[in-house]
Amino acid sequence: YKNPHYAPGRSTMVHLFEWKWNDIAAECENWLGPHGYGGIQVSPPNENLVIWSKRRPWWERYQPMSYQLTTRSGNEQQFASMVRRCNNAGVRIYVDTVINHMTGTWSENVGTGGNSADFNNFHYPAVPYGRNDFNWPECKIQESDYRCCANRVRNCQLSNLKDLNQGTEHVRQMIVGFMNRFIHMGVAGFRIDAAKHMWPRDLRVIYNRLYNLNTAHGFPAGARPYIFQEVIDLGGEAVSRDEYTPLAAVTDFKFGMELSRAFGGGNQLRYLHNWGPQWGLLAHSDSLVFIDNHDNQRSHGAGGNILTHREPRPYKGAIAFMLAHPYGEPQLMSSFFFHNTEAGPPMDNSGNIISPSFNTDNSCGNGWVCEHRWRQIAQMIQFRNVAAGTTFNNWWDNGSNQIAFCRGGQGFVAFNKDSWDLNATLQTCLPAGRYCDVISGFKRGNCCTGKTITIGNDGRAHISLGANDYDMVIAIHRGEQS
Ligand code: QV4
Ligand code: CA
Repeated sequence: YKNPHYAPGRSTMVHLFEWKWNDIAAECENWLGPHGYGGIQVSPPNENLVIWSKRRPWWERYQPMSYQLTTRSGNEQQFASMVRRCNNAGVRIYVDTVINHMTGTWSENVGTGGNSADFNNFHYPAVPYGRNDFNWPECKIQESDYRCCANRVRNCQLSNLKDLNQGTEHVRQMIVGFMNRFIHMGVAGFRIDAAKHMWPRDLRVIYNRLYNLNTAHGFPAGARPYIFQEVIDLGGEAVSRDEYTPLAAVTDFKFGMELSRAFGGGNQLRYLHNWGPQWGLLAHSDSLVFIDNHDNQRSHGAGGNILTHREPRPYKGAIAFMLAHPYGEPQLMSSFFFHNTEAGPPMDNSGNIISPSFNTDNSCGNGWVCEHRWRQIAQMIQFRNVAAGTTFNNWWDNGSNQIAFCRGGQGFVAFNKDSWDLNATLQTCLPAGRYCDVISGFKRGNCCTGKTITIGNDGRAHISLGANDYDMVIAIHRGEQS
């Protein structure tokens, strides 16, 4: 369950938060496929409660009404067609799976598929679920429970959402059936929402009943779905990430917290020389890593001082480090602009999501940030693909915030977060030649629109990276030699 099964030569998934299925299909063909992306995490595809009283917040999608595949992102047929088109473009789909709970205790009770529920009687006819499928008696998770009481974290309600009992056979069957439908349609795996709030022994039963990935969509025979479990573990809690790593991969929230501290200014870059498990991060093969996610970019979930698109310079630095460094299975966030933390995606007066538009410089309009289209980010995807499987070597630092490292004869990066220029001749691991910096520009024909870096026969190169340069990174790789 720890192999994302990316198509050959690809890596890195992007969370296209609140995108519509038809738009994702086109994005696979027009941008993600051609730029070497490996996959996409999509928003929960199953019916959720419609919450007009809060102006259709983004978080209504985490309140399941049924397992029918009708949401603001589209219907089942559109979902299936997206998976097909994306797989054809070499891009895998991973489903955000909300199976810990069902919606409840809201004044409204109609879902995006037109179904409703009788919350007081725990009756969700469109699944169907009834009273015996939920943990009883009802209790509500308190902040203090996270420190003391694993059983309350698992059996009580997260934000008053009706807590399913995954120990019962009927619930297991409904969940397995729900997930297997996606595998049949050709998805490559799942994000398990709120995994911390479910018992590992129950999850194990569910995972083991999943189909192998669909060979008709290009997966090898016998391939198991990639599963990454959302467990926020910054230490000191009753539930530990170590209970989940024996099952499948786990989201590592320390990763983005520490890189945000380093690139945001709270810590020096030179300390990153031993980045990885020595920093308290998960073992490489267990970890799904990212700088920000849909929760902490708006102070939900783990919160904290996380870098996001709102601070583009250090954010691009942190992302370049994540993508250049071999540690972890990286995920990018692709956002919409928001002024308050509840606001949903760009929508019209009827609540329909408005598609992104695309500008001539490849950026997005209509309220979408599209970090995955930023040149400095998209070109680092190529860097990671070219450097895949190589070693981490030739670390250099100046004793504070200027650092550089090389990737096994394939790529080289340098960063400058100091308030003075970086001007140094550094040892790289690349063959002699002229390389085009993929951060400051791109290669067009034989010409480089950004900085050109020349590596001598001794593998050394003069690197200059001004303190006031537009970006704090230089990155070169074998795929962009001139
Ligand atoms: C409120 C009150 C309750 C009250 C209730 C009803 O808090 O005390 O009982 O009204 O009157 C929303 C609202 C929340 C509301 C709740 C129930 O924000 O105010 O309760 O709905 O109606 C997202 C949002 C939540 C949102 C939820 C469901 O972040 O705010 O709750 O969706 O719509 C922990 C977990 C971790 C979790 C993280 C946020 O360990 O698993 O918190 N992260 C995941 C998702 C996240 C999602 C959920 C889990 C729930 O990434 O996006 O929560 O599916 O760290
Ligand atoms: Ca639970």
